[in-house]
Amino acid sequence: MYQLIKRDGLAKRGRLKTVHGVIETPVFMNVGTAAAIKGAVSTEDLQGIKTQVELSNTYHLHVRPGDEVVKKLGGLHKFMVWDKPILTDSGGFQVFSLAGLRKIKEEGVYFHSHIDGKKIFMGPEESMQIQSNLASTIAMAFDECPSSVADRNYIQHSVDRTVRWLERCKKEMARLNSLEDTINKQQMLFGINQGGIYEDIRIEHAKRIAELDLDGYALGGLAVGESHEDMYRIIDATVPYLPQDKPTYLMGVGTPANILEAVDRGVDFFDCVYPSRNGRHGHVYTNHGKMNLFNAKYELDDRPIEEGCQCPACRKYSRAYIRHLLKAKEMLGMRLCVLHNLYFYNNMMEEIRTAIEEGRYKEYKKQKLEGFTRGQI
Ligand code: PRF
Ligand code: ZN
Repeated sequence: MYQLIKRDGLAKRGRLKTVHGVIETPVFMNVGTAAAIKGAVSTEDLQGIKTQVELSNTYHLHVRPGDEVVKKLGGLHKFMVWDKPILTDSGGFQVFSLAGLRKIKEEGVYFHSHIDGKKIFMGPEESMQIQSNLASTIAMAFDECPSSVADRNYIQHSVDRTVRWLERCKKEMARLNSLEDTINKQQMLFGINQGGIYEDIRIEHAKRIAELDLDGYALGGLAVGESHEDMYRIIDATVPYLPQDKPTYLMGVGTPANILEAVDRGVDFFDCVYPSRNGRHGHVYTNHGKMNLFNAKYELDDRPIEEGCQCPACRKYSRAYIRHLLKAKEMLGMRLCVLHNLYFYNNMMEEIRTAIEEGRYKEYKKQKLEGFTRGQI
């Protein structure tokens, strides 16, 4: 059940109640594709960096270790020792971005595993079955994310099929949730809006999926190569047609600035690999922009990454020490950078929630964006 607590302009401050606890929104979900946050971050670490939701992938876990294995071990929560909400992406996007040869048919997608080349078929029913075995809190619908260069004709054809797939997902999820040996019988389903950069296709698709009364709605097919202006234009055009009394999730987005802009347009769920991926390369986020800790100017810098930051890295360690770890290829270097970055994102979401509650979101956004461009320290 989603409760809209407060609106500040279009920005939403909400609360989603789930079987694994409450999600305060706007929220940033921390990406752990293969049931692990890359950078040697444990689920115990997540408790200390304000993580609310962990995100894993249907496709990766189906290929390795296998969703049947995870089910036998009691589901993803027990497997990775994380009792808070987990969202699983449906596999659609990963199949399109990772798998080599693939064939898209009405029934689903035929492709080869990126691990061992084995032939795999995944359609809406298979995706729901895998996500039910994983027993995530929120399952995503099986969609096609068309390439950003696909033409209008292809996109129209593709979204029509994505609607039919969504109807099959909903039906299969209802069946699975009623089975005796299903681990999470209250698994939620979010639908995914597609339509490329065509406003009319997006709106038409949004209207059709809104009728299905799902637990939440995502904007997919964005941040796939189009300009930021196109992305914001599509969010502006589409959000009004998605149910406002449900969560709105912008998949795979983005930079702190993208998140600030999307919140202002009514989005309240996010996920992105940037904080963990950049952290692994020694790139860390601060309120004054990004820093590259490999830079020689930090050799003797005994300040924390960011003054006042309460993350596990900044509470104890200096830029100079973390720089040394990174240069010596010590795993602790990456780990500290990833912890700082995830904390930075999660903490920004907390600030965003407070700013919306206090009716000063626009002002908060302006200040934050100005800070990011103020340059390096
Ligand atoms: N569909 C799914 N997952 C996704 C996307 C999508 O379009 C995107 C696009 N940015 C990221 N993850 N199922
Ligand atoms: Zn920090």
